[in-house]
Amino acid sequence: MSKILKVKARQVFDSRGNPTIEAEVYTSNLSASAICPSGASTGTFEAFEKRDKKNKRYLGKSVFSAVKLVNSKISNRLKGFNVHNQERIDELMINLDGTRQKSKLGANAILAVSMAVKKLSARLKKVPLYKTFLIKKNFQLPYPLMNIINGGAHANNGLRIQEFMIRPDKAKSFSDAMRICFVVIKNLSKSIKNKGLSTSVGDEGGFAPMINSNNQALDLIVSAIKKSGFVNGKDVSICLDVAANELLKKDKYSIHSKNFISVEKSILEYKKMIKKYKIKSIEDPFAENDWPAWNKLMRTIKKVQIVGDDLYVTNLERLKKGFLNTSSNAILIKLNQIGTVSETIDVIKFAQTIGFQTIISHRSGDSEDTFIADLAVGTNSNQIKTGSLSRSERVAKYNQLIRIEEELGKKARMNKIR
Ligand code: 2PG
Ligand code: MG
Repeated sequence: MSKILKVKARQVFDSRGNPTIEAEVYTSNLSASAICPSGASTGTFEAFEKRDKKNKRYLGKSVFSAVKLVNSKISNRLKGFNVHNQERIDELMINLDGTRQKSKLGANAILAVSMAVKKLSARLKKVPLYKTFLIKKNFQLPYPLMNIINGGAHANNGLRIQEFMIRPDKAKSFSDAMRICFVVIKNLSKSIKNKGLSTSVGDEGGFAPMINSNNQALDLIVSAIKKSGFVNGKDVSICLDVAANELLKKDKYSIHSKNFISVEKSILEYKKMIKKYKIKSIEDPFAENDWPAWNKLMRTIKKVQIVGDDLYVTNLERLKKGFLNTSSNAILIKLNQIGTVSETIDVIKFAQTIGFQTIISHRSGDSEDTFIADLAVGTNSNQIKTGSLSRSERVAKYNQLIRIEEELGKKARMNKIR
């Protein structure tokens, strides 16, 4: 009953309208499918995303070769293996690929299968997906990090910083967290409209008004928080993803304006910004290879969550390096940066052992797949970053968390954040 019969993949589309891969895993009586997401501001050390660069009909973006590999090589290799043995199945695929960054089969092909296997195992056991990860009881809901103004590679407005997020720190339940974010977003929408700016949204559902200064975006958010009757830095706090890989040129950064300045000066600007806007979390404040800059920031700035995304790319070796270098105190977790569910879980476990906050994340190109909502609860992750309250591929994750909270009933608790 739990033996894999076959694996079948197909090309579907993601939220940016780009082709992506969906895999379906079958046993004799059931099947489950999963869709792989795709990033825009990617780290150099991420696992390889396989696309048909030469297929001009899809402008080099189709994934037919990855689909073919799932239907042939991967399906043949996994046939007959127990679907409940996630680690073994992931290991088989890793070995079948045999490269460091999964460049032969493609991490998109491998991950879609890996997630589908996990979902199928839960379905066969007749338990909700979130109950099949690390945590077996006392489930806690993550705090949402809602990306409400989009800039950088996710919009074309000229904003230096990629993501301006809010986190409802005083929320007593997940539904309460959603209500708080909902009210702030509605007030932000009004303020943007009143300024004669557009309320159209970027890739992650946050507004993408044509403004080009970080402070303008931050002022808009502060006033929306205030208008909503909340206190900035207490009830709701502002969090950023700088995605600084995109803002580096010859050891200098253009984070705070179009001008490139040194690491030391950038840190001074960060300090001013943190003080003025009561910022509580900064993701990728510096580039993926600039280990000294991360360490300088950690030594200068206390009480702020510093999150490694492109820095770690959900890779255990890089996380260990970052830990020894005191680079950050939190890690962003993205399944497709590493390419299997098992490796992702290993990274989360290690991060939690060394006292890091774990933040489960979507990709800017995402889909209706809600796997990460269950992953967040099932791994006791403190936070989840999955866009704004707009665009169904973002909202789908929040709605899944609302369902999980409802199912947990009185036992549901919010996680802890520092
Ligand atoms: C990020 C992500 C998700 P992308 O940088 O954190 O918000 O963006 O998927 O484009 O890498
Ligand atoms: Mg990021």
